[in-house]
Amino acid sequence: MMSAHSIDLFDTVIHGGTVATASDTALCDVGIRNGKIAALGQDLRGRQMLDASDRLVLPGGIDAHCHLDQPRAQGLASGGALMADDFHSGSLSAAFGGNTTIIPFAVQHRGQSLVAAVADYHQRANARAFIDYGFHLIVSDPRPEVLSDELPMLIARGHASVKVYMTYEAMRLSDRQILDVLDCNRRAGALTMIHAENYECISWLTDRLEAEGKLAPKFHEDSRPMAIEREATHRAITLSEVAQAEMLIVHVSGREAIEEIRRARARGIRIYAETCPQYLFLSTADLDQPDFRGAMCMCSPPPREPVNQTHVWQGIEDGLFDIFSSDHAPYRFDPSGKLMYGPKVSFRRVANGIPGLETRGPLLFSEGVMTGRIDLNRFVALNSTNSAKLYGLHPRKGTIAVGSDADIAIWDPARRVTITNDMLHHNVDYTPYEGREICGWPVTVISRGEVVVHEGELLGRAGHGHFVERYRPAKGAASWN
Ligand code: DUC
Ligand code: ZN
Ligand code: ZN
Repeated sequence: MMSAHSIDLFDTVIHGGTVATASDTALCDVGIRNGKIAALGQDLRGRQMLDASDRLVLPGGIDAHCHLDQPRAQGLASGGALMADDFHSGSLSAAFGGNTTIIPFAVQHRGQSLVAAVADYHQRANARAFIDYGFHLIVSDPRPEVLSDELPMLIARGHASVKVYMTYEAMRLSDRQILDVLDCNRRAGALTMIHAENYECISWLTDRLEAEGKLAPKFHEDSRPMAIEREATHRAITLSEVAQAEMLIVHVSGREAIEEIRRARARGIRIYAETCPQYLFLSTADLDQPDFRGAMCMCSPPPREPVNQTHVWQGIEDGLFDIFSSDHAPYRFDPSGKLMYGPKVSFRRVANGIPGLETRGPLLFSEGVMTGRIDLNRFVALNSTNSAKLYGLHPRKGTIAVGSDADIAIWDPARRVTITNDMLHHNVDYTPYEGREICGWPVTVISRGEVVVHEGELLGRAGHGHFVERYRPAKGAASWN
């Protein structure tokens, strides 16, 4: 850590806090100038002094998997429902949860130009966001010109990650198409993210459950059991191996998929893995609530039997999981969202997704750090640094170092909070975590040197958040495994 001469006057100094990165913890001041971290040292002086005594000074969270303002369409996870959050409400909620960067998706629909799809999302986000953002691309139609021209060009313009789906009628790619996308991404320097569930099995099981009159939200899990995620995870890893391209398995939900990833890593395959709060804190019991309320916890893959939570925690603790994201996919519990087809409809037609941008970091901090399952540095890695590194934002973001953007969250580790939907800033009318008591909360959030949130008050402005180009560091051909 560098020291600064005491006569330097910074724009802002965060004073007296415990600064932690993914690797180090130190008691020191942070000097900020022109939106960047300019010094780490003792007794720094700034025009604005922020007292962080008894607080933790951490890199701002990076929620690297969230869905905002995706247009309504059939054949997708939404089932045609209205997404409740756009870039305004979504980024606001993220900021109040201690985040300074989000990476939502730009979705290509079949027949659509990928370039046109991405331009549309840039327009949706423009001048609306409170914090910085990037876009993962979703490719649903890898036509020859998409692979030869559009995708490489967009990757070269700072979209360093691409998601593909193995399920959903309007999104899924064949194994051959996935190989084509993997190959293109490898050449162009993007990371492939994959939604690993077996489409044919889901479709067959769904038809059978419906024929038996099993329509309630709790049957959602029966239609997508762990075995179909396990099989798809295994196949996805095989495709990555065949294409010799790095891959990240998103929203891993439980033991059997985790075992596939462990086995692949033991073979030396570079597979990355993400999990989400719903696989630590929700279970099949949450899908089985009266009055259709189980729909509030429907997401894909679904929450599993509780024993899986232990395996997911184990993966968080021992480093199997690189990324911890919300997978915020916001639908209201009203006729615009979950209740679009009424409370008697088959689970097949209910929008898949749950909200979580604002609660992701605090849940992990409380149940991970405060219980002693993980240390503060591992929390920082999962909450921020690993996403910055994997998705091409590091060292500009995801750490506290001289020269990095001053994207910082000051946490009060002793703050006791009972989560209620009233206190959240998303546009969803419920939270799956209503009434849960947690310890630790981000009280001040700073984006590129500007205070966005302080003690529950919004000080930032829509439009402050900019698109950030992301480029993955170049790797030698030999570094794949
Ligand atoms: N996949 C996601 O990544 N998010 C929401 C639902 C889904 O299927
Ligand atoms: Zn998915
Ligand atoms: Zn998602």
